[in-house]
Amino acid sequence: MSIMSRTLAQADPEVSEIINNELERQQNTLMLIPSENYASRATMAVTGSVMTNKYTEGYPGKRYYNGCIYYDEMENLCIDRAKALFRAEHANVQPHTGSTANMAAYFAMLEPGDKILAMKLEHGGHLTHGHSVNFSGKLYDANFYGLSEDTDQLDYEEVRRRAHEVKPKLIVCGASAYPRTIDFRQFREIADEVGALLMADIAHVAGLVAAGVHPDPVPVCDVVTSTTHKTLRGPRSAFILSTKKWAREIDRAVFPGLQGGALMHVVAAKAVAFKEAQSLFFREYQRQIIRNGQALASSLLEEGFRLVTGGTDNHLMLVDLRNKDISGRDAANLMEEAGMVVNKNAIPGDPLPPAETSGIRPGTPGLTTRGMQEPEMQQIGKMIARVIHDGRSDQKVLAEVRAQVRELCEAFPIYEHLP
Ligand code: DSN
Repeated sequence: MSIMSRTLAQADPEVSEIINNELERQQNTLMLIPSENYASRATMAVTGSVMTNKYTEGYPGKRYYNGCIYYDEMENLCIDRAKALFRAEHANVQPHTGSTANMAAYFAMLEPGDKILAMKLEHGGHLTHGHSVNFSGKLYDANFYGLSEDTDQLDYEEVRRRAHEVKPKLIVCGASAYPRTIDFRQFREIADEVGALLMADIAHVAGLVAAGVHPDPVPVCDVVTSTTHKTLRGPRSAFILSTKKWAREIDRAVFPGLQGGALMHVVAAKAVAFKEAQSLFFREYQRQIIRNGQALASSLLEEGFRLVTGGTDNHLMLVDLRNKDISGRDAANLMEEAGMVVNKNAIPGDPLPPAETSGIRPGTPGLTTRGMQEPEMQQIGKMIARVIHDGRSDQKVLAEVRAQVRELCEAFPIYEHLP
């Protein structure tokens, strides 16, 4: 049999086995990481399609390689869908990842050494929003705003005060671990007062924005960046939206400024995801993510957990574990033993280092994709409580919760079409 026609199991049993094990892990655990999700069968099929075979450096109609007729068609389709979904003037769908999307946005709008003002990583921002260990903190003069000490929420007067003090060229809004709504219009007002550009990184809330259940940054920002695999539930990748004014600079920053050939199989999968996100089902899915977030939050509160800001408006919550005498790292490890996968996360003012932390960041996009609703969220809140309260000292508790996880996973299966 030709090497080209063997199945994966025939061609590479070792890789095949690892993938099968991962499928089983995904099927049999509860995934509570708010930045992860399950891509659809169609999205995954396209990611593994013949579109992986071609170099397409450049843009539709202006390629450096021949043979791009269907790649031009595909990229134009993807761009049109992104623009329609987010009602944007311009879309670049080539960025490989959220970090490269942010890098390209900065390359388009800034010169090295320019001042940016963004949310502190420790308060929910992102590495690429100016952290000192990241290119964004090394290339640019990064300044930060934080959350109010009283409410742990964004204090727009404090952002305003910092903006007037710093006079940044660019204000970055958007977060990786913020459980409340972000008011992009207030950021625009502040940016206008100090003559700054405004960029929103909506990687986390992109699905909510697309469905109209979170305020929309597009009408008020110069540039909006996002990943495609979180609430948006597409392939692992990213894109950039901008006003017409920034279109040329953004495109030049992505290629040739930063990337070579686009990953066209992933661009095609992004096109599929943007179409899926236009459906009424997707809107209802996003509404359910929020209802599930509120149900999980109230269940955790009933069990005596403290939530940063007291609750959630979106797809995630930050649990402050200091009253439970366990670190975020230990809690996440314990939960994994019981079949619930969550990530440790710093809370505002965290006394513990980032590898340990005092919090966890549960989210509901993945559970909601499986079809779970409020009753299951109530149950999962109780299961989390049992594990954190009693699982440390009692292996039997972990085994019992593991059995409950298994039952839930069987009742709400994922990827049934896969062997
Ligand atoms: N790693 C992402 C998250 O979990 O939020 C951010 O890049």
